[in-house]
Amino acid sequence: MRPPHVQEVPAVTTTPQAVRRASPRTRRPATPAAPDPSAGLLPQAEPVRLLNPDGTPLPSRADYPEPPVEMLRELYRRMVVGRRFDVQATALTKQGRLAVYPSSRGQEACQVGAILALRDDDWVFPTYRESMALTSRGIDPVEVLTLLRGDWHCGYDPALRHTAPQCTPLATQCVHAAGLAYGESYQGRDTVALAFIGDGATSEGDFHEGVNFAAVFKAPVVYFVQNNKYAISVPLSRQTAAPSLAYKGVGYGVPSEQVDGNDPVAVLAVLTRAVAHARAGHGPYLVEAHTYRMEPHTNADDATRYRDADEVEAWRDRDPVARLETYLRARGVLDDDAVAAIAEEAEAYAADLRERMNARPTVEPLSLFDHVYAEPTPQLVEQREQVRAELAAARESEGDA
Ligand SMILES: Cc1ncc(C[n+]2csc(CCOP(=O)(O)OP(=O)(O)O)c2C)c(N)n1
Ligand SMILES: [Mg+2]
Repeated sequence: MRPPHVQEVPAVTTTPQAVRRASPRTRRPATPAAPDPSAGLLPQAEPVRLLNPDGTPLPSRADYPEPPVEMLRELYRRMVVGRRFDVQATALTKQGRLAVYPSSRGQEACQVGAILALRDDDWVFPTYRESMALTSRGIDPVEVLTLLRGDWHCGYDPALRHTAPQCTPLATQCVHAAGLAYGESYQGRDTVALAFIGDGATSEGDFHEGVNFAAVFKAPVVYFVQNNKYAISVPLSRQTAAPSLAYKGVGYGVPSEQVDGNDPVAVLAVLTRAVAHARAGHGPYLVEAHTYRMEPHTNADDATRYRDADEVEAWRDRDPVARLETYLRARGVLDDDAVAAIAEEAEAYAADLRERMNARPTVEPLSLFDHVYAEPTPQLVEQREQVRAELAAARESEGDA
């Protein structure tokens, strides 16, 4: 007979599978879960959005508080002026006053939101598509268009404006931004650098090298990917199999986020947090904005050859300017008078640009060869001589006539 306190042990009727299933729990105590190395690095599954496409607000959220209303009004003002600038620049190409213009119509929330998230002494590293961002930073539009007019490498003073020249070689600005930001923090300054980059250019080596360097050396850079769905005619589906371009940060240990790039309030909120992260000394941050380029790649491109009118129309319904205007009107902080005054300001801005772009620039053609390299290459020396001879011959034949 058993003593009463000893329970009967049930007979063991087990199979090899049952032993395998049970063994981790029965053989040893639960090990604490290993820390997830990607925790805090991956973007949220859905792009952050604070306004619906029709301008109605979504519930507020603790992780991305809405920026102050005065800032949103300023965002609206700069987006309206920026769009008018963009339309004017496109018109100037048709009038032969501008050699080439890559429009950022449809990307106004990204162009202006990025600038408003920064301090004036922060650095911007733009591409050819960022003319609107630069004018909304207060740089003279004629100076901004100097490059695209073919007059000189850069029309503004990068050091004065804390704005690098617009990069045409894809992704090179990612490395420049990492270097400058590292240098600034090394010297004890809390400057942040924001590098704009397109979806296609995230396939370039320089993007990966820049992000990696910034991550290893904790350089305060915000990499801001404007995913406008195309790299000229190449759609995103032929560019990457990644579920989001923001996932490209995780491999380098860089926290990332994705945002609805046509929601101006969300773009500003997400970039404000990214900039604060970098400024606080936590290293780089990667933001992917989902947006759309409404115009062709440049005035020299025919976008109807590679995308449907239906697709473009669908994005028209997500217009960022109308979205913000609807929201601000509904909140009672923007009325007809304010909208009319901003529209008038935008017209005056465009008229002034038109007039000044009519003046013939004074350019010394040979100066184009200066500042390309510290020591000119033999090819550059040869090309410079060729241009010099051509100019001399032209002057001589003008004299003969
Ligand atoms: C290193 C390099 N390769 C190719 C090009 C030619 N190119 C100019 S723009 C462009 C497409 C870039 O697309 P994306 O990065 O998505 O920027 P988006 O023009 O859409 O703003 C290409 C391939 C270039 N400028 N530099
Ligand atoms: Mg693109």
